[in-house]
Amino acid sequence: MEEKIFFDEEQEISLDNPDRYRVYLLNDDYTTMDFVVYVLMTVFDKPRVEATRIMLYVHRHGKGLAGIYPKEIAETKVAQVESLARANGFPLKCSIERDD
Ligand code: TYC
Repeated sequence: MEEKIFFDEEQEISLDNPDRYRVYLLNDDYTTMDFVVYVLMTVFDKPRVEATRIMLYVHRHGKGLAGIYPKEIAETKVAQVESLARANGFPLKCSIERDD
């Protein structure tokens, strides 16, 4: 017998459209440009050309968007960036904002 699963409207919305969070990289005077490009390529899966463009945007404007993710993934990305940065002696920081 075919099994059917029913969702109420609210669940349907939360499955189709979960809250998403914007992860920004913040500029500082000490983290090297190469390291920021490396972080954007490895943690945020950006190709080198785009990673370089984002890094330069952050360098010039103070902060820049690295990616938009569901909350738990966004928080994990921030933790990965900051622990990689500390392990390499850099003060690189991120911020998270709800995308609404
Ligand atoms: N401002 C840094 C420098 O001149 C480079 C940098 C770019 C640092 C982006 C952090 O998120 C950052 N070496």
